[in-house]
Amino acid sequence: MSDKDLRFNSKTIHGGQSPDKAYGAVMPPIYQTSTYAQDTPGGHQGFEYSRSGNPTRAALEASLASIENGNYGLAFGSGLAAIDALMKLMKPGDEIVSTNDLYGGSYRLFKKIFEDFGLKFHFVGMQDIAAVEECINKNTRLLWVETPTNPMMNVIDIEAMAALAKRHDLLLAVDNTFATPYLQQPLDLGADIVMHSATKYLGGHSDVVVGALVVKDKELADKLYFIQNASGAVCGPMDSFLTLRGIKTLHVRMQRHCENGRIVAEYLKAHPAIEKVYWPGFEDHPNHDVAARQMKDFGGMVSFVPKGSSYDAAIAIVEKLKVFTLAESLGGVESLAGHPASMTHASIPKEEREKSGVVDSLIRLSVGIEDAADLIADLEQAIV
Ligand code: P1T
Repeated sequence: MSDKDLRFNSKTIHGGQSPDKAYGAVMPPIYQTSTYAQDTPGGHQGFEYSRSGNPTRAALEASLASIENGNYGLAFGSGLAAIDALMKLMKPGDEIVSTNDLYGGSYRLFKKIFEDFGLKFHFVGMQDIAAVEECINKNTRLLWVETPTNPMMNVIDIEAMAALAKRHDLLLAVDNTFATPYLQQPLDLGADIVMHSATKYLGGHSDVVVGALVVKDKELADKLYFIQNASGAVCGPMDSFLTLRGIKTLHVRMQRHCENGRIVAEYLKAHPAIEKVYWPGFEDHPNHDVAARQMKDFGGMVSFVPKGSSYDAAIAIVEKLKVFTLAESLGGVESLAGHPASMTHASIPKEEREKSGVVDSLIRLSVGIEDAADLIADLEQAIV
């Protein structure tokens, strides 16, 4: 049976993997080496220098390709390093249409680094397909989609974006960090490139910073591999090992993240001191139909605003939480709470971020896989 015939919950464990050739180790050894002996110049066993390739990283890259139903995976030193490599496919003068509600670090990379290299970014609410099309002109090369969006939990229709990309001969890249391939597989919906901050759900234990790109097409894979090797922001062997280990339990963790996410979202929605809850599983979420079609479940990320929408009320809640840790990041087994305006999205000017709903009173929860009753009890004591 080839890996491609395995179901998702087996691919996470076996996809792209085989026992190590030297001693049959079931887990890939951590090849903590920068270089490899050659018997004659060019006479090596497939690896010559660990920026160009490393067996532990190669095992992770094969797993990434497998779980995203791609053919080629590339592992980087962070999610932003993966986006940085992807953007180097562009040339000065090229234009990119991006969602206007996205991770603050992605926005910062686009605006503060790549605009200086002659790229132009249009930020638009991609739930509105006509608005995306209006931004497309003869210089447009790429659609950058993040779905669900960080932190507003908008859901963008990947198939509709793929149709638009095809009609205008554009690349479509999807940041699949929030959903993970357990919930949606963008390459199957027509995307050209899937990107991950593997720091989050793929690693799943808040112990690595890793990024990933996955593609189906060989020519695109070759270009990205060239950039990965030429620019050099690769994932190290130890982090590759830890991420691979995390991926093996992705499906069971995600199932519980989704269950707990639903319990927390419904609890908050019914709470008299809460003004608004953002979670795509609610039938009255504006993109619920797209989410229900495109995703297997609705994930463990929930954002909300306390009544009165005051900054002080939001800060008081995040400071009181005990089981939820106040911290940047998401997707680990432990629950985290964040205040996007001052933390993950602080690099987006206030006026810009407020346009997409990232107000000073917004709180973002990464609901972990603890006992849901403890999470609810923690929220209960923190929200008054
Ligand atoms: O942190 P890094 O591995 O470089 O990944 C960047 C990144 C890219 N895309 C999305 C959707 C992300 O959420 C992130 C990182 N986000 C956080 C650190 C956060 O707390 O939102």
